[in-house]
Amino acid sequence: MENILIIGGDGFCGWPTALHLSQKGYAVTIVDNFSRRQIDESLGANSLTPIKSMNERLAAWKEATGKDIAFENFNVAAEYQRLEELLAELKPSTIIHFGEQRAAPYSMKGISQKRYTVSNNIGATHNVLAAVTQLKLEPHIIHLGTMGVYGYDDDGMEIPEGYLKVYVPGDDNQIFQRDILYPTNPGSVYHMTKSMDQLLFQFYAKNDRLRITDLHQGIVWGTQTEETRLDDRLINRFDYDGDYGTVLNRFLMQAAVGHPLTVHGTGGQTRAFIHIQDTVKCLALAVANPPEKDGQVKILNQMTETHTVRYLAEIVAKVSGAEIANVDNPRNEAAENDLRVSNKTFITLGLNPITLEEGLLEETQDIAMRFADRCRMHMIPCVSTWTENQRPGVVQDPQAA
Ligand code: NAD
Ligand code: USQ
Repeated sequence: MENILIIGGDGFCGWPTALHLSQKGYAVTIVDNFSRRQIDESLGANSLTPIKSMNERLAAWKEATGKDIAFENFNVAAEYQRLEELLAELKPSTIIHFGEQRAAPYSMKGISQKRYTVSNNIGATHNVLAAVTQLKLEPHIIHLGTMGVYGYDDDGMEIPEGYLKVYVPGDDNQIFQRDILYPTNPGSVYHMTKSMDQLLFQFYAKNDRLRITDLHQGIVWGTQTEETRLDDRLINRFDYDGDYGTVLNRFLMQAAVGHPLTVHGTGGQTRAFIHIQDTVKCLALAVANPPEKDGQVKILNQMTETHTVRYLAEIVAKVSGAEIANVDNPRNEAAENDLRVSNKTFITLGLNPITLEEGLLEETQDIAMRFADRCRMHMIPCVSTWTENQRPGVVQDPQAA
């Protein structure tokens, strides 16, 4: 059986991916240091869904399918020796790296969160690349990057998959052609670490011929996948708080608990989205289609639809009857932007995406409404501000005005 190492396999994307690949017959080992669960505790936040401990999760998976998943608890950014020893023992054919601090608002909360996000994310990525090189292993390394490396100030030009063809005029009227990494334009310290990851990949692919796929993923929505539905103890996490909750999942939860939908500013920000079931399918497709050892990082855009925040609020309001509140935008971001993205590689490989219309109602009823009583209402507002010029995204109490 082929060994796959999943770093960050206790998280929102990593857990269902681990189950899916185990179901497909790979021998899966998860590494996670539970930093995400610890951050929840320090913030006073919780997953809307009642997630179980790793031991309970793995026992439930064994009961449901007869399959074993191995687990190691350590910090990939800080415990290099343990990582090297595990890699030497497993010799995985694929390493999937989800193990980073992934919330933009958390990364902008204060100086300790900024420093943690940079040292954790860059440290983890570099340790993986350095250990593989040191041990002379040849796994396919798959990393979860973000659409946010491209930035959100565009005028609607279709964003290609990672590389931009540019033509540069020389003084002598010659035209030079280059394929360059699409210029990064991060909008938070978190997104900046993903931009820096790209350079680490570029170097190790060129210098040490590592085979690397970087998946520039959009905002993931939804909760359950075919495998997490097999037993309640396998349920995936659902973040809704102001730091970790992403916009569509937040709107679904807000509708379920009777909170107005918190649209930042005019809601004119256009973003790319993908359902968690499709994330898992894309990961399996990426595993099955490794790049050549040709010195170039394979970059794929992992998203299926683009929408404005305003449109999302409108359709959630239509399904649920919720009110929409236009609150201050705590982020330093363009009020309105266009976004067109090429995702042709995954579509060509056979991805048949779940659309918002198909998944929304089920998500609202099975998750947001079912677990609404677990919501801690005071954790809903986005209070992490990007600069001194922004204000928290709090719904004003009409009584107080
Ligand atoms: P998550 O926070 O739920 O999961 C990340 C997991 O990694 C957590 O379980 C955490 O404990 C673990 N981890 C973090 N640092 C670690 C370290 N140093 N050593 C060991 N384990 C560590 O996040 P997620 O939503 O599952 O995201 C996974 C990856 O996908 C991230 O890299 C994120 O940037 C990327 N991504 C997520 C989304 C999204 O909408 N959720 C969208 C695009 C890209
Ligand atoms: N927004 C609101 N109201 C809210 C919450 C968010 O209007 O209550 C707005 C934000 O201002 C922003 C947009 O919604 O314009 C998206 O915010 P988000 O928190 O849903 O997503 P983001 O911060 O971009 O981060 C998420 C994941 C991150 C991943 C990224 C993919 O947390 O890990 O990398 O999505 S992408 O956005 O494509 O870069």
